[in-house]
Amino acid sequence: MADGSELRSRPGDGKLIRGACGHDCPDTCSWLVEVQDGRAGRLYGDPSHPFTRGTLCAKVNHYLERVYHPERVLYPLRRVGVRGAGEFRRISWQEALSEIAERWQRIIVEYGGEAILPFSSAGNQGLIQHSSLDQRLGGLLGFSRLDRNICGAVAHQGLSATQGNGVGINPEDLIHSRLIVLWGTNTIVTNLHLWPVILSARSRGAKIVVVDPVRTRTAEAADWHLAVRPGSDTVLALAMMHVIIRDGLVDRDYVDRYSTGYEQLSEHVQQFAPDRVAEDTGLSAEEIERFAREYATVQPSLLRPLIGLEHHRNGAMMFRTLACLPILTGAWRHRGGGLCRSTGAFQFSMLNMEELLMPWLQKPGVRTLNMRDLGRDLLSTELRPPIQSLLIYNSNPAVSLPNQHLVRQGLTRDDLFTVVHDLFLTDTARFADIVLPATSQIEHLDLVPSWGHHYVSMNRPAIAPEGESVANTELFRRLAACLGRTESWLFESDETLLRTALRTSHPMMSGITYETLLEHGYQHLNHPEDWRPFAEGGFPTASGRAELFSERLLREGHEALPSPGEIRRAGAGQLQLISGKTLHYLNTGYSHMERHRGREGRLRIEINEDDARRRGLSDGERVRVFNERGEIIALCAISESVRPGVASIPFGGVVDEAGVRRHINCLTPEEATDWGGGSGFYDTFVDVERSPVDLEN
Ligand SMILES: Nc1nc2c(c(=O)[nH]1)N[C@H]1C(S)=C(S)[C@@H](COP(=O)(O)OP(=O)(O)OC[C@H]3O[C@@H](n4cnc5c(=O)[nH]c(N)nc54)[C@H](O)[C@@H]3O)O[C@H]1N2
Ligand SMILES: Nc1nc2c(c(=O)[nH]1)N[C@H]1C(S)=C(S)[C@@H](COP(=O)(O)OP(=O)(O)OC[C@H]3O[C@@H](n4cnc5c(=O)[nH]c(N)nc54)[C@H](O)[C@@H]3O)O[C@H]1N2
Ligand SMILES: [Mo]
Repeated sequence: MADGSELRSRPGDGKLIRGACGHDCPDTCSWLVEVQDGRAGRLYGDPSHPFTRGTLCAKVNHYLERVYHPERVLYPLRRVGVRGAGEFRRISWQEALSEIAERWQRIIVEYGGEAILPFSSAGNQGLIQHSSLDQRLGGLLGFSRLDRNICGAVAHQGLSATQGNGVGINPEDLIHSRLIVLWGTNTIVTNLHLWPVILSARSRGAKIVVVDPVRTRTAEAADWHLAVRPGSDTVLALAMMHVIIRDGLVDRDYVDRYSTGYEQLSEHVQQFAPDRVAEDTGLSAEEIERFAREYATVQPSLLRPLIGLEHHRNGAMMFRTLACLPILTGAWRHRGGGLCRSTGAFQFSMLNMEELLMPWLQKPGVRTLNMRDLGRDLLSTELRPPIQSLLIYNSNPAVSLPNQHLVRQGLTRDDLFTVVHDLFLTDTARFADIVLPATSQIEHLDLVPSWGHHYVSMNRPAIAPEGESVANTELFRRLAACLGRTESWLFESDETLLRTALRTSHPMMSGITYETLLEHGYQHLNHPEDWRPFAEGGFPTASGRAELFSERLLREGHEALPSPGEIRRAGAGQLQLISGKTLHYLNTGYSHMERHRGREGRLRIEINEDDARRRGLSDGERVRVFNERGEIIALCAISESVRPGVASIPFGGVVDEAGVRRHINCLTPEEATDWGGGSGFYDTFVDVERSPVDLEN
């Protein structure tokens, strides 16, 4: 096909195909794949991409090892051993599909479609491989719906309460910022390509502040690290508002024109004087005073919060509260000022999602289950109908969900019929009755919107699917066929689905078509270079103004004003365990690859010297980390990176230091955050003691 996306490089070099990474990450890197004789020989960053600039991360630099990995699942498998043991035998697609059809049809007759739960997350965040035919088939057959809310939803709830939606500034505009606050995000590790933009801003005079209880690599590289106590960011932000209002640093013109509730807020924040609340935040009153004044007076000032705040009990309130700051200071007026979180919902709002997902197919009254509650729901004796079958794709819930033991207990239920579609025999797949092989990103077509920049990318398949692997869309076409469906819209091709999604009249998508994307590989959203979403208000709330006081929250039974929310604290002798992302794993992905395990190294829990001394622990020894939900074995790393009372351990590996397949999520609570979404992963409290195994040795 001579459509420009297959570029000819030097004669004889084979073809060069444009694509884009589909991992669950803000960066959505553009890449080029060199193909020779049907095999991908090299995959590297597309140097022409203005944001990802030809650099890939520590994982995707080795993407082809993942594609051609000897342990990749290439054929359908049927379990032969006990659930969880990971013993399977190869079967044909035909056998797999007949068994699924037969089991599902029986379940549908006996319990109804709701007894089948398709469970997925953003393991592939490309548009149609994330959601398309799955939603159509599930809607038509009345399968239980899933609230995919573990990542992003809580932030969206919180931001929307204040500003009406989660929209922020164009991440590339951070170059214009003069004060950049990385608030609960480890940019260098998780959002690599934003860092050069931040460094450019710094070279033009910007200051970089990191607010994080852990001294991460990003905190280390910043100009100022505020080691806040976990969960108390609401109090910090309220104390900042106190100072800003007290010292007359409010942009009254902006506040009067574009917000409501200023009087109530000013009254409310009087109680949050820095010297009164400093202790709660773990910072000194002087630090808070200085931070507040710099934040308000150095413009443009920019807040960049990501996942760290969301994984707390008061997660939604954290975002609701933070979002009041740029309203008070009028930071939104300035190019590079305001707030910048995910650009994902923004991009989706421009696509024709209605016609792609066909939500009108959904049967009225069909239940929606929260992904966080998978373990509970599988074990529930009250759920009607009970979940009888799971179809899991784009996700590894046996590791990534909180309260891992509960999830695993649910997955071992004898009467449960579990199908897992993945590239590897993940911990979840080990519990499956049937495992189906999934394609990698270089084997399927997709459009990849980004949640970290304003480019939309087209990912072209570079090679044919390995073995008998199929893309998610093809899986759902096969499932529809084996269930005897004949509706043509269940069998649309990937190209048709993408063309449907791109049939949009949104002005920012003008000039962006299937053809132009194929030709260019990626395109920038069509907005003026100087684009400031709320420079002149325009907040999409009920009042049309930013709501410092929210009638809606009041009606919904929440506090109307930004407030501390429920801040969980460690009990006596306990440590609060933060489990952030790692450099060499992508959530739990890549943890099966020796290279990446080697780079990540041994499983270490970082604890402060005081806490180690109190427990008689020394650096490097094996410790047992435990609470009422479970235990894991790790090595003790005495570190100044964490304050007393806080411990840090990486999220993502699947085996602990005792060689057991268990993960820090066997310690985390499956507890909703304040307004019902997500999970308070980081409100985990543990004890740490010398490992008995070590004593024996
Ligand atoms: N290399 C790599 N990149 C990734 C991922 C990966 O697994 N590996 N995962 C991707 C995904 S799914 C996501 S959602 C993003 C997430 O991107 P980030 O938000 O950057 O994720 P984390 O590295 O977990 O950073 C969260 C930070 O919040 C801090 N934190 C915890 N509690 C609090 C608190 O109470 N207050 C404050 N202020 N900070 C707190 C943690 O110490 C941690 O440093 O990264 C994406 N990119
Ligand atoms: N303790 C703790 N727990 C956390 C977090 C934390 O910070 N700490 N972070 C949370 C967050 S922010 C997130 S987003 C979740 C992530 O949780 P999950 O979404 O479960 O993430 P992964 O472990 O990456 O699992 C994705 C799976 O999808 C598979 N996959 C990739 N592409 C495809 C495809 O095209 N088709 C199919 N069928 N499968 C594919 C991958 O191989 C991988 O096994 O974890 C959450 N859990
Ligand atoms: Mo995430």
